[in-house]
Amino acid sequence: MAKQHRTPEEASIDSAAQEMLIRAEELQISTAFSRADDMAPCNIGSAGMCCKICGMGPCRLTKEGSTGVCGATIDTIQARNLIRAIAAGAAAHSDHGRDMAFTLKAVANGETEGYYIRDVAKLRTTAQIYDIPIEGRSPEEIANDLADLYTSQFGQQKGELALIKRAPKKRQEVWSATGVTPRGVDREVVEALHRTHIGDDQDAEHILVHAVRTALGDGWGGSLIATDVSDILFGTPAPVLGQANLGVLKDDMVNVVVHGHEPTLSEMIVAASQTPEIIQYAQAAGAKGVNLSGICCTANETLMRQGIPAAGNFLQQELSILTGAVEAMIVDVQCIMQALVGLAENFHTKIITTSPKVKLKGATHIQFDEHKALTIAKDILKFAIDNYKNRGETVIPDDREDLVPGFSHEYINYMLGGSYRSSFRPLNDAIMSGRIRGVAAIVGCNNPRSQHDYLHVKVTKELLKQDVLVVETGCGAIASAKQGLLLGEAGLDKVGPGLREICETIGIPPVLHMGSCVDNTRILTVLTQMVEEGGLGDDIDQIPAVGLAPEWMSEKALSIGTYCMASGAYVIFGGSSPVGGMPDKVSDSDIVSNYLIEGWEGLYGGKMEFEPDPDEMVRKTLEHIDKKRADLGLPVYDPSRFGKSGDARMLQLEEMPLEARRAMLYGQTD
Ligand code: NFS
Repeated sequence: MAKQHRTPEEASIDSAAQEMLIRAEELQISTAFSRADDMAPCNIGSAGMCCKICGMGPCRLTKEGSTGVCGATIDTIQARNLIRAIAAGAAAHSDHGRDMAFTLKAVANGETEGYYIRDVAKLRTTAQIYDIPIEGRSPEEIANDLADLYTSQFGQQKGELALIKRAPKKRQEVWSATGVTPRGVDREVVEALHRTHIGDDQDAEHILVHAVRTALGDGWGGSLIATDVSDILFGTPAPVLGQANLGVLKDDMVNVVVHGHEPTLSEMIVAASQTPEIIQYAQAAGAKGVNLSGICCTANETLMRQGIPAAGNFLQQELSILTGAVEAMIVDVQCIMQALVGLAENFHTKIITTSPKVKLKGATHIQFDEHKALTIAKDILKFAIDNYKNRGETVIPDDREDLVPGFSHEYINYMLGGSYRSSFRPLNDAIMSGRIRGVAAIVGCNNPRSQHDYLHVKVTKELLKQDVLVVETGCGAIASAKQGLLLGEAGLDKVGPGLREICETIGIPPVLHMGSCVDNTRILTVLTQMVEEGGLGDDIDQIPAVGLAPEWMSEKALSIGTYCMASGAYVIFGGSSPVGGMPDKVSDSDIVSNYLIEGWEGLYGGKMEFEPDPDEMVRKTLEHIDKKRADLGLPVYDPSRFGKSGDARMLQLEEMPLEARRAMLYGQTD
């Protein structure tokens, strides 16, 4: 018998999602929401207490003092499970970075179709970091050398990753002293798998040292390469106007949804969709044109650079198809639900896989190849357009919010000081004065185990009220976008007085969208630049900043959390803990959880915690920020001191009688 399903309101806070969930129930089509209701998670596996690494098991350690058949204890098993998840997450991000480096090499050698180097300035700045000569050389020559250097980082066997030098000096010393400086991206992932094979590393703390090294190879390796090369090839993001939510789909156009992660494909689909050939082809099919939109991090990539609308975040991939208005969903890698094909069979939607790494049974596979990128992108779009005639009834929710994404670290630097004085000084000063209490990075996935978007939005709104500047990436950023928090004035009535002054003065939204999940590296760069600017200590762990992933679900999120922790941040995950154990039944089952907090804080100054209660997430964030402020000797946060300048002050002055206005401005009456 089917289990009781949550009501649409219980399942999501997003009215567009609710509307589609009602439609799914009516059509009796399952979604991740209903499947999550139907299947309770295994409480042993979810707490990290099951070992299925060899054929003697799986062993479930649910009794006090029990071990696996090989003698493995609960802490060893939890650490092994965690490092394997981190290795998978690091591998996914890094393989994305590797493909970007390959594309850069091919572009530099004139082997591709449709790509060119759009951000020569970033290419030159990046090359200089590694002493690659730039003077008198063409962009292609520089790009060729940078691509070779970046490609070599994956297979490097010894020494240190070249990108490590982009971290604060003191942080590099911490990594060196604790033995976690990554040697090569692939080497760390392979060693993580080796160490967790039956009969290898059995000391939980020792396993976790390597978990940190593997994750650092992602954050300061593979992901950073992905961000750098994407910017060089497709442009470093700067603010653009975009829209988010299912209402961006259009009734009178061919709707093509790009979903996945790597911008190589989606950027070319964008370019192809704007060619006269494709526009005419769509018009000949009876549509006004091709309407592109994105899901997941592909959405973030094309939104940040081109202003292409986001149809939604992770949990909306199925819901977009339920509108009946999508001619094709083009996917590449990561976060693609296998259920899409079966779901699409209820409609006319074609699911098109494009990566040699990812196939879905029943989907159409049109393999992407950057050497013929534009031709393939056009073929894919024509295939979608040909499907327009098969469209049946459509139900497109009338929900879409405007937003301004595009806050790369380069742009933040520029916006704070202009072209001639670009600097992080104003941001550091605002934190030091207490106008901004601290910074929170709210990132990561959706998880159907919790109410869709609720935790992201709740935590974001609470922290904004407390004058915490929020930066976001990934599906969390799309959640805030849909609630109007990524649009200047629209969000400002919801923020504390000091932060409001800063947003008004600089002209920014209170929540800065910094990109996709690989772009969490932009946050590392911002934190490093804040350290280098001075006044907030000499390492990242001294900055009043916290990272949160309230609705995490992917292994990539665990890798991100771990590299942020090892970079000095306090990281709070919502939802359930993969190492939570059952301390009331098995007393040793919280050794690893505690170690991620106390052990790691002792070594790296950062810590990683799992906290399901959003109020507690906010309380712990503020407590940490205030502690870091006190450690730096900064004034105690006091919101009553601010809010009397900028627009708020002008409005107040306008309403005042002349006398009072003089008194406020000059502190005197006559
Ligand atoms: Ni990040 Fe991006 Fe979204 Fe989670 Fe998936 S899209 S890489 S993993 S679900 S935030």
